[in-house]
Amino acid sequence: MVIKGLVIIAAVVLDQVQQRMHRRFALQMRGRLGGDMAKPFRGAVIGCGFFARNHLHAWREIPEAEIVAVCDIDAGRAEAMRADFAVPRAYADADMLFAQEQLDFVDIVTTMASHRSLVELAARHGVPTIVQKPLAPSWEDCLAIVRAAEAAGVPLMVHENFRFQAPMRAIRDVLASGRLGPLHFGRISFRSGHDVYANQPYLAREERFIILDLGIHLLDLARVFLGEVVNLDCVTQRVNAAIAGEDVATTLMRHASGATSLVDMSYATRQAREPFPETFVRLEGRDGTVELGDDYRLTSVTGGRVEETSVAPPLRPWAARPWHALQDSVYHAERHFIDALAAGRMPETSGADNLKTYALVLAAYESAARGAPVAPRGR
Ligand code: NAD
Ligand code: 89V
Repeated sequence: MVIKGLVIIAAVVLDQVQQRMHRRFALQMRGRLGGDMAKPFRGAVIGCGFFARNHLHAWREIPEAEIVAVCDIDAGRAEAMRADFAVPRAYADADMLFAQEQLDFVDIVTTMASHRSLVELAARHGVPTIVQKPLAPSWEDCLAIVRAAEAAGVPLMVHENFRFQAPMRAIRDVLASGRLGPLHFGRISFRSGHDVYANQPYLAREERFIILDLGIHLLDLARVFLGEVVNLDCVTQRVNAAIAGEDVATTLMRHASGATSLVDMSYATRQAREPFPETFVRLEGRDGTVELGDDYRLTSVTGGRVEETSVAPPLRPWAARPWHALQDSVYHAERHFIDALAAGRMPETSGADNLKTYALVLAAYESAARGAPVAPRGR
């Protein structure tokens, strides 16, 4: 009891210290910009591969941000991205980028193996950072990343975009209205036969695949909707013999609130309609149920009243189906980062928050290996 109390006090104090650091950053930033908040934040994108294109399109839609440089160890990719998006400068070396540019933020869109060294570099230069998921290949690297940003007092956001999707934000609105009452059950499901390896060939070589790459988003949603997790059971399968990791996983979680949830995912599902990248959600509360079904239809049942609405994401001018739901969420994640930076607020998906989601990923792999329930670790 006493230890639990001390842990809660320590978490509150840490949170307050971080909020103060972020406010200090907002003020410093204002100083660096000559007190003129009308000037955009100067940013750089590191990593010019498949997904970075969406980041660059979305940054263009945010007037408070201006991408002044791109960087990739593949100089050809960096130059191609520079030219396509009319970015002033391209670099093939992140050290050079930080040495030569005056940056207000950096957006890291490389794969996870390079995240630690790049975030540590940004922290050494005191540059606020948004970094793609998964945070890193190991818990030790994740902790080192979060600690580096905290020690430098720089804001760190993980680009955990599923909770910024239009349908997920609509579900959060329903929950915030209190109409469902306390939740006792949730199901979050993503089952697809989409050839995800075509755009992201590295995924086929990962020994830990679907939970770490995709499940991380779904486990994060479970935390957002139903709160923190006490323990979980997970079973994994590899259906596609041509890949290294698991492509199907089924998870049962017990939440601190007493609710249970099922999180299931597959890239080995052949079905009549290919829904990629739709995520299906069902949340049951004492007073009602909300369900996100096919084609982004949201149905809520409360007090005997049934309401059905479309929560389809907009097709942004640069987006293409079926990726548009994720592309729209990239815009909202970046928007959130810039708003948090300007206000000196902690981003919702801070490094510290994302450790809790990453702990669920590790617990899922451990449970699958041991065939037993596992409690997620703390920092
Ligand atoms: P990619 O392999 O296509 O691109 C990564 C790029 O980073 C490559 O061009 C590579 O040369 C470059 N790079 C690697 N190390 C570097 C370093 N030290 N400095 C500079 N450049 C470096 O990968 P991708 O498919 O674009 O994925 C990038 C990240 O985005 C991954 O973490 C992935 O999980 C994530 N992602 C997220 C979503 C989402 O919806 N959130 C979707 C797709 C991918
Ligand atoms: O979100 C991601 O990281 C992607 C995808 C949704 C395609 O799995 O890899």
